[in-house]
Amino acid sequence: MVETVFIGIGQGGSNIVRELEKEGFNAFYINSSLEDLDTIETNIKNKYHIDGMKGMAKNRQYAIEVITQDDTIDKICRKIYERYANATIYYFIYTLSGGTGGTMGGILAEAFSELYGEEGKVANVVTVIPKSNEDLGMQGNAIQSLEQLKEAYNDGKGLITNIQLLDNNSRENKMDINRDFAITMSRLLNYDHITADGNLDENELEVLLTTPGFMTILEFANEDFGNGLSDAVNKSIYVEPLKNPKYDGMILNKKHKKDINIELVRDLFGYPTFTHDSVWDEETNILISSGTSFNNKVITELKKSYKDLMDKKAEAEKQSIENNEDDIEIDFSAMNKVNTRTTQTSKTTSSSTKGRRKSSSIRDKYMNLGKK
Ligand SMILES: Nc1nc2c(ncn2[C@@H]2O[C@H](COP(=O)(O)OP(=O)(O)OP(=O)(O)O)[C@@H](O)[C@H]2O)c(=O)[nH]1
Ligand SMILES: [Mg+2]
Repeated sequence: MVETVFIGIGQGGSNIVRELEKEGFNAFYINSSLEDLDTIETNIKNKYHIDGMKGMAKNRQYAIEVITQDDTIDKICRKIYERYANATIYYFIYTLSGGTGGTMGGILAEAFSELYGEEGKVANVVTVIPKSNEDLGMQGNAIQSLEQLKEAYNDGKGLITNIQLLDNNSRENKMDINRDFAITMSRLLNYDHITADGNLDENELEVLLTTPGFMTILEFANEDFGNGLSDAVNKSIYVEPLKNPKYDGMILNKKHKKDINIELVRDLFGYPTFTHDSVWDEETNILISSGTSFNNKVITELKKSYKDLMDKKAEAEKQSIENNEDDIEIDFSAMNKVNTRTTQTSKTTSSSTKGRRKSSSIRDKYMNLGKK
């Protein structure tokens, strides 16, 4: 089994890693909020709190300032390394909209890869797009975070390798995404079924998992492969993959034959250069598409919904202001007749009090309000 570590950065990322830790995997948690870290039951050595901070309140600018202070980045990477020196794949998991996760997650993955890549360590990324009904600021954060990741991916240094992009729109409850992701990852990483029938061995699994580009995993159980597959696509927690994979992986239930179903998989994933396949005793089938190019389509979609929200916001603001300006003439004379004071109630504010007491102009301002 390829040795892996799952590193959660920020709240959402840590929630996902918690599920993976429950499955028995190595876990590490990084947060700028001590309160959030405290809720996680794990070995104290698995936690890192960014000094003196109380969360980033979704503020990317602030998060960048904090993470780039002194040697914070290197210090965190060193902690991860010292805790889990023997692993090969280090998964950096975070949400794109988070101040902590969306900003620091990608930066840490990049830095870790630069510091320890020579030793054969690989930094992979798992990240999550927000629901489309989340606020403008969250959509904006997601766009910026994804562009940050894209730049790091495309800069030619090869520090960011394999990326999995999950979609919070895929489930009513985001916790279900965490759970479903952890279960399928667990089954895949625990796969050790070497058979004569097929060619997916440990080495090839590692290739699938570390190929640069986007990776998508589907898992389903169904007597009818085609129906099972289309159901799995509908229920997928991933953003729809592009159809240019370098590798596909197929781990099939014994009832299903690769040769019969490969066309269905190609319809869905496109045509890979190689397919690594195998059968196993489990009920389910696992299909993997790995090494598709950076998914710019997602950035475009996020930008569209951001713009849409901007337009709606502008419209709502305009309307509310216009309504305010609709001046309705009201005659208060009837009220004033009832309210007319017969005695002078205030005699204190006179020039003689000057210098004795601080006074505001507010009383004066409102004194004559409503009188005509
Ligand atoms: N899938 C999933 N998404 C989550 C979870 N928790 C939060 N999110 C999403 O993550 C985004 C909010 O980011 P968080 O991860 O809470 O933020 P953070 O990284 O802790 O950053 P700050 O709170 O700004 O310090 C929103 O889009 C949420 O919908 C979770 O457990 N699972
Ligand atoms: Mg948080």
